[in-house]
Amino acid sequence: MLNRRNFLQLGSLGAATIFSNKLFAANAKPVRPIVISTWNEGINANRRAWEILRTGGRALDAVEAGVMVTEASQNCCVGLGANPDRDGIVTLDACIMDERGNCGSVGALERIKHPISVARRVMEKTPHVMLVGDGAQKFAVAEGFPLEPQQLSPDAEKAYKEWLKKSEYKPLINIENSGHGPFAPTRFDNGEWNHDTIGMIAMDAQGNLSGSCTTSGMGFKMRGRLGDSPIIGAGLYVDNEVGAATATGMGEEVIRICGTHLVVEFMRQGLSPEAACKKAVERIVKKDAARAKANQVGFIAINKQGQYGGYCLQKGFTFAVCHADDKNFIVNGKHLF
Ligand code: SD4
Repeated sequence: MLNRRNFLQLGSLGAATIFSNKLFAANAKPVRPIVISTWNEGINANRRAWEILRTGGRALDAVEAGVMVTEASQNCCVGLGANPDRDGIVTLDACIMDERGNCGSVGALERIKHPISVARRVMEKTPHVMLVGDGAQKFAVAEGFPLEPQQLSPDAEKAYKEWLKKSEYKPLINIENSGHGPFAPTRFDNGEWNHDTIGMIAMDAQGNLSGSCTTSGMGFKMRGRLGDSPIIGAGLYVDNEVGAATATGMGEEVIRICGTHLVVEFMRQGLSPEAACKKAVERIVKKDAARAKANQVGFIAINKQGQYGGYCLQKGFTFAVCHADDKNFIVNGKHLF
């Protein structure tokens, strides 16, 4: 649970060590097991993941079960209740990766409540890494996943009708809007969600790493558009020798730099999770500073020592960290602009 004192303690710890060398991490003292996930809604997802980690469970099971909470939440921007594409259809993307480098992914999946679990089945039951569209849905149904009704949630329907008035694809900079309650992912005044994704990475008591990432993608995207979230190396990457990273924000920017793979490779070179995330964010800026200024991207990472960190382009990115029964708290991501 978020505890204000813990949060403040973390803040002062961060302030005390902020100017230290490149090995600086937000938590100077490594912890294990640990789970971290993107945005405020990560608090609820972490809580579920932690039930598995605290009893010695596997990181892979924790990151699947954790993000399923978010996928099922009606009050959230991830899953079937989220905003549709510009044709009015909700399409979901997800991927998962374990400590052995096994991975599975689904893209543009319709009418399935838990894309993350379908991604896991792709990983465990097929010779492939990625299934998309109709084929992914057929596979899910064959695996026993129920086909949900094709209908928008009341909130999404309202937002879509509003969007249709101009039919203009103008992604907003993803931020956490804290004005609407402590952990609630909320909509902007124009009805748009403030973000659409949860990415989660964990290390279990055995020291093994896994990660998951699941999203409805950018609201009102072109039909068929895939972002970074289902792409291994972009929205999620795990290397059990080094660390794990996941991303949120404008997927196109993350894909262009193979974002999470880059973060893990920076950690391999000796950078702390936070420093590695920062360097990846800087790479986005180096490619096109004007474009970067108009967008949001946030990375979070943990390393094999159980240190964590995050970094983003714009103010307003948060992530949730859990490493004890009474330590599940929000961290404000440091930002470049
Ligand atoms: C995408 N990265 O589809 C996702 C969107 C996201 O918060 O993270 N929104 O590009």
